[in-house]
Amino acid sequence: MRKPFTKAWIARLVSSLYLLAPFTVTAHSDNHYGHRSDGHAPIGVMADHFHNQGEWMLTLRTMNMSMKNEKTDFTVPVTASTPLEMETQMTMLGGMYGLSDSITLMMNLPYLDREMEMLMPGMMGGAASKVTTEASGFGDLKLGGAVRLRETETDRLHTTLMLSVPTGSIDETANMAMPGAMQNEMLLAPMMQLGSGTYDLISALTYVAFQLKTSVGAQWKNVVRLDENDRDYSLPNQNQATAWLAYNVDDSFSTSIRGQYFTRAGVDKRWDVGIGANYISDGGHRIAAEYLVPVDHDTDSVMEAQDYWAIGYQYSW
Ligand SMILES: [Cu+2]
Repeated sequence: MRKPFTKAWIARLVSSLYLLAPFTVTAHSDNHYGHRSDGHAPIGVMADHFHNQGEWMLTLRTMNMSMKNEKTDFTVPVTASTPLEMETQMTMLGGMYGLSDSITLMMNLPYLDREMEMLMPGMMGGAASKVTTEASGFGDLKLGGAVRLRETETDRLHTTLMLSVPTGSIDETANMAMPGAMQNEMLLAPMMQLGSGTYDLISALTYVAFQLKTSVGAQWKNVVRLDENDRDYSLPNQNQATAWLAYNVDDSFSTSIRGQYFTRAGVDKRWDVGIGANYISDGGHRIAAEYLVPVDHDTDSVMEAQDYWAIGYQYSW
């Protein structure tokens, strides 16, 4: 279990970002929060907002996650192929369109690049060897929309519902042969595949409240697998609760801190914390970045998350 962020460290981060915020409340900001630098959640939060009728938005974001085997005892020779490290790079193209002030249509298409380094046991007492497996291609297409439940001058609440269509491959293989041995093409593990192979329902509820210089938000999100895939499994259902605090440094720049609780049914529970920044410019351009690390992890998998980062560009008109 890794605890890179101590409580004192987090307290220092929070105080430096937030307690320096001016307490003197001046005139009411005439900015609609959609145009505030913290008008969108930290970039790692999906489906955090909705649009007014006729508004379009395109998002290009790239997210990176690295994992490491922290459970296997490597002081004794491995007897089966054992994962060492894994890295996933996901680049996602997203589109949003305000069908009305109450309903926003949304689509998302990820492109994935996964790489895993594995340790293969030596044959007939020989030394173990490292093999790198790789899978890349389009993932599962997500289609759906957001429904506005509440919108005032200072807060908003909406729900999103998306259907994940199994466009991503679950048939990725790699050559796992020992050097000099015969080809041995093997199916990669589910975590290395590009899609879930199932139709999944993704639902979320998001609330954000805006003060003069700060905003607070929270989102609950749930992923339910609706069936079993062609290879007779389904990935675990997911639950995710996250909350963030953002501070507007000025009209175009905001910083954020965020906490996240994530579960995969029957597999793991994880707490993450992170920091982010949003920059918005005239003409509807927005650039944002976020970095998160797990602070607590309880998992049945040998692979444990190390860190995540996301960088995104959004253009709306
Ligand atoms: Cu949008």
